[in-house]
Amino acid sequence: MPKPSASKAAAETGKTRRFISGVVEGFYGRPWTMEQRTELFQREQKWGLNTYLYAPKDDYKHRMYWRDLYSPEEAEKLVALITAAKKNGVDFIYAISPGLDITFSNPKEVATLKRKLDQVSGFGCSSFSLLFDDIETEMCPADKQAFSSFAHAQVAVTNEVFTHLGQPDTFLFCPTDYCAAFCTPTVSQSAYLHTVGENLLPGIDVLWTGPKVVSHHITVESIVEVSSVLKRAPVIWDNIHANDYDPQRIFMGPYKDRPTDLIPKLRGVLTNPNCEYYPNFVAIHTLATWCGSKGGRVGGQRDVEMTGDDDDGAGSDPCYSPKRALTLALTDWLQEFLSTDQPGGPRPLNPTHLKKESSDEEPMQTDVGDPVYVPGSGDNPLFTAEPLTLDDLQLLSELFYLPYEHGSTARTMLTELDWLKAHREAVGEAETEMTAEWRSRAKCFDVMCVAVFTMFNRLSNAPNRSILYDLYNYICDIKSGVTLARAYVKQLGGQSRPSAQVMTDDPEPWGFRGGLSGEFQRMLPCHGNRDLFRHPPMTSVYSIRPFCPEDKTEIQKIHMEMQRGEVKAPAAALPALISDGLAGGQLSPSPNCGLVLEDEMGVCGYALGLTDTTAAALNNQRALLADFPSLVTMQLHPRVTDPAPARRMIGSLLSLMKTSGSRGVFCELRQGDRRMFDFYSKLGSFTTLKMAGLPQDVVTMGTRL
Ligand code: GDL
Repeated sequence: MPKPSASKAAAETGKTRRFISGVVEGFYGRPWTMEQRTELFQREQKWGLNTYLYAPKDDYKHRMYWRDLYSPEEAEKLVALITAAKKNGVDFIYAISPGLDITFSNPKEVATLKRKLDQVSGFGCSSFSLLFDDIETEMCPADKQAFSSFAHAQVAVTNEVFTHLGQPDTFLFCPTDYCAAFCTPTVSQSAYLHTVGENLLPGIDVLWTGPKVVSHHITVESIVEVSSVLKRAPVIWDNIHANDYDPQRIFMGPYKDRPTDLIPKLRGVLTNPNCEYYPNFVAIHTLATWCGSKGGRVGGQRDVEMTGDDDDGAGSDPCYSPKRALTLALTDWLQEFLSTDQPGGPRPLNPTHLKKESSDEEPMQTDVGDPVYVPGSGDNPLFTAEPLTLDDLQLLSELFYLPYEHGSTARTMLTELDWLKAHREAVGEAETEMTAEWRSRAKCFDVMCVAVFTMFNRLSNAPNRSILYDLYNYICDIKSGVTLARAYVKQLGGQSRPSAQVMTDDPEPWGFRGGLSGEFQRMLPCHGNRDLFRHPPMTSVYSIRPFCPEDKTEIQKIHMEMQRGEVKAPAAALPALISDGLAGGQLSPSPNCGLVLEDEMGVCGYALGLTDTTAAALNNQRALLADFPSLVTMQLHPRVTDPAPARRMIGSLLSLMKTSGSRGVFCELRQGDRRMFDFYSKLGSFTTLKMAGLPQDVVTMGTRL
């Protein structure tokens, strides 16, 4: 008889199960080595984490060839790994991803799955997981016949495997809809999640990544909502530090934007961090601090008073400060950087080497086998790199912070470069107050650039080469980016001739960065939206939905209000715009070419498009613009201070218009409408159109689609 499930057993004995905490190796790309994993278990134990979920996407026998049994050599390695996990008090969960090609209704397939898991069970593993993330949702004809839905198919096989394995204490299921963004239409109305919640055996826990695949915030409310559908508290599979989706990014900021009030509402948290093993020190260390924050000490972590001066945008979590957790992590990490990890590493700093002036005296020979070169007078002094400092690591973390946020130094550098560029005319002939300010800010910018170079040099000389090699591409990349920015500012300030690196029409390959993928991205409207980072984070939750005729009154209100506010002139004196008809309700947007922005107070913006403006242009006695046959108009209520929703809305509208067959769009602005002029200019794709036949008192801007 199968033993009762863990949750039932726990309920019967009144015991609470321990909070699952640790790491999921669940990313795409090169899996970690057995040595790295073994080292991870030691760290986890030291820091009080208790779980490791083995799920490397590109490991052959985990996903693509899930049916294949392990060879004796592979088996030996897995046994060693599982034993090492046990030795360090870490629960090793073996995950398998059969979803690429399993036929759920075929008993032979299910038997194959059981056979594979039985083999791993024979290696000493007692915790398992079935993952159905990132797979095709369309069932094959045989499965369609056998199951009423994809969720029913997955749940049936998962329950069967769970029972076959004797209802292990830990058994995790990753749904295909593993975040709110994937649920149709919403979490609470998702038929898929309801089926999982109602039918998955209660001893099985469910993985969940939060509102999105890579969630910026995870709120208590969102977890309460999904728990009620799943009928159990989820285990968070946290992609906050995952970097497998962008080869130019790596994340070394603290675990953040998850209130510690979540802890009692969750079954656990597993972080799926950067592909590079060594730079995950901060990701895992800070997660450990977070997990231990409610109950005081965690494992080997030092006690820290977490209340107080947290200015890290985390609000007022009394139990956890990302900023302090980061400092704790970096302080420990520094020690690791400074320890040599391979023979032949750099010489430890020796007072003889540090001597700047050389003397004629023979140095005292202390180590006969290793003669030390001592420069003579007139020789070059020996190169001695200064050791890495905590400030260097702080800077490193700030430059490679989190997916939705740069660290403060990075933000300052971007803001300063933006300002220096925008005020470049200040460095004119005559010295003014503005010139002085420009020069002083340029100097500060230069100091920040030099700090990046210094950090790079010290990192390159750190005795621990394994960490350095994992970081190398990233720090080289940032060094080059900063070098270009520095040269540009120097050139603006007249301190150097037009830089060979910045302005030449035949640059070296490092002068144009980002490869083909970057090239594609730059060609898209609203590309990158990078300056999101320079603005304060969003203060409200916005949603963008299709326009419907009932929205006309609200849209008219915003239109009138903005017209009064932006342009200081009596209404009668304002030039007529074709777009007034769209916003005023006299003209209807083309089908599928209208969007409405809403916040908690209601409609707060709109973006409307007219694909064919021929009739409207004739009515307004306007020339037709051959390359820009369509019109867009957009407005936001002044209470919307975040630039991001507006950019997202216009980006979506332009895509809709393109889908509707438009080749190019124009917009019209009144001369004084600085706000919208700046908005369209900053998008990068709109340019001012200067053509005969366009009215003088109206600014017309256009973009090809
Ligand atoms: C995902 C994948 C994960 C990947 C991550 C970040 C889950 C459940 N699955 O969707 O393997 O590393 O995104 O790219 O997160």
